[in-house]
Amino acid sequence: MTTSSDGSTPPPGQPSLRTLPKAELHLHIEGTLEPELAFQLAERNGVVLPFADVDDLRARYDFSDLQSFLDLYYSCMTVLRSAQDFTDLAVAYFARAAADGVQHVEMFFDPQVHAANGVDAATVIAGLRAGFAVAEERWGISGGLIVCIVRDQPVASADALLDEIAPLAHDLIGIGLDSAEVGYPPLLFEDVFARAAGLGLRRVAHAGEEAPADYVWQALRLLEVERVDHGIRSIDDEDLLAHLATHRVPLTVCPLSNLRLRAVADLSMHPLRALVDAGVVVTVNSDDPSYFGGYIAANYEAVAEMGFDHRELAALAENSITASFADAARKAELVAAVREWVAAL
Ligand code: ES4
Ligand code: ZN
Repeated sequence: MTTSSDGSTPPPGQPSLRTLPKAELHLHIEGTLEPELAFQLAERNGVVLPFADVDDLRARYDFSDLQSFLDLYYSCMTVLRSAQDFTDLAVAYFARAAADGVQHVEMFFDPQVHAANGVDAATVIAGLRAGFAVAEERWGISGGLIVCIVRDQPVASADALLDEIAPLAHDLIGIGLDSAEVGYPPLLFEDVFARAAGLGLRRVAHAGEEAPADYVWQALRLLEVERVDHGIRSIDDEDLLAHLATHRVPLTVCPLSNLRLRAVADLSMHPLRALVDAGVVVTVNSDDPSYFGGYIAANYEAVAEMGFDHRELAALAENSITASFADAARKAELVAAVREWVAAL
């Protein structure tokens, strides 16, 4: 391969995938916390991290599965305490996203974890919204927030979170479902998601990341999600593939995440090509880019390594825009930008 994994060195005669306009639809803001910022915030807030230094922390980025990652991710989240911390985190992410051609971001966050650290949802939301204001002004980035239910905490905790955010629902785009998947099926959250819909929230859920295709069916039928996060195990169920394709339910796929969490053995085994061939609306995203070895352009590069050419990658970027919750005018503007990029190839 002549391409670099950070998206910075295009093949001869081809533009960098960083210049391809795109939307990021599967991004945990807490998963953008770089070790350097983690130690700065720890110092600012008087939090003692259980790692010697930045190098020691980075050396632990060797995961065997989703749970091994989540343990480290939740441990690092203890440094986030004030609205300013969340703004600083978000602005650092947006600077990288802007450099990667991201024009629209739908951002996940985990208030139940922050609550355990003594931070209420209103503080997190205010801090992240201030970050979006900077992103809009500095880089013309649009988007919004998707509040995630941490599925390995009790359902009563998710209910309490909905009570807390109900007055703030107008500041959110949607609700999602994340964290440890196996053993915590979507069906547990049917009532929570129905309530969220009543608050005007759009619905998405992580499903079929490590757990089987049945979890994807549950997310569709019981939670009535409009997009499925990951969803790669759908590849094991032909009827599900046909359903996703027919109803144009997008998947937010995260190739480097799947590789680092060993959901796939290597990129050549990744089901992304087969999903596209089955007619599924696939998008490419970065998930927790600080932990998984690359931001979104590096994920597009990984897909290029799977054999997708620039026109096919642009089609995936166009999917990211049509699959977003942006309004029709913004979608039209961004689709036009993708088509201009293709026309210049
Ligand atoms: C996550 Cl990769 C992944 N899967 C499930 N939940 C998550 N929360 C943050 N990253
Ligand atoms: Zn995720």
